[in-house]
Amino acid sequence: MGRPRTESVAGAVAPAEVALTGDLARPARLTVPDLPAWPQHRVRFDCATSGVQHHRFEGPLLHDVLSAVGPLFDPDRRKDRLRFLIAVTGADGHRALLSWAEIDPDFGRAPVLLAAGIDDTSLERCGPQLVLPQDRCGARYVSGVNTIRVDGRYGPWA
Ligand SMILES: Nc1nc2c(c(=O)[nH]1)N[C@H]1C(S)=C(S)[C@@H](COP(=O)(O)O)O[C@H]1N2
Ligand SMILES: [Mo]
Repeated sequence: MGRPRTESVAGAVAPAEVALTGDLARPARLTVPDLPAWPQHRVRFDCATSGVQHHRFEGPLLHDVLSAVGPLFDPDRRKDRLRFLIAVTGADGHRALLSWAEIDPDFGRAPVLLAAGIDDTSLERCGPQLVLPQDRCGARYVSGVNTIRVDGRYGPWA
């Protein structure tokens, strides 16, 4: 997989940025060093082309990162969250969609991470990787994440 690098004019490698966009009160740009430390998750997944892989990832919960930027839910209606999608895109255009409810502690509670490190190596230069310990297959482990769009256009319901 390609490792996107951002060269500064001085030739030093700048940290990759992630745009948090969409239906948010506080859209933001993050770098891997902005992600707070979090307990490591050891995961195993199976790729159709390269077989079983074992990795240790560390990083914050995606739910915590996105909650901090204020998805535009109705705060008084828990079920208003059910209409939000999360589109996670890598620098190569690979994209996976999650529902907000999938990662919400009141609903699916999936412990999805926005990993800042893999196997003790920082992802500062290539960008964070989405980690879904509940997935058997690796296809949603989007690497080099550069955009996360929260999308609440599906509703509200009457
Ligand atoms: N950005 C990006 N992330 C990606 C992919 C990709 O093509 N682009 N492939 C996925 C697949 S199919 C797998 S199995 C895992 C691990 O793939 P790797 O061994 O090529 O890193 O990364 C996932 N993340
Ligand atoms: Mo894969």
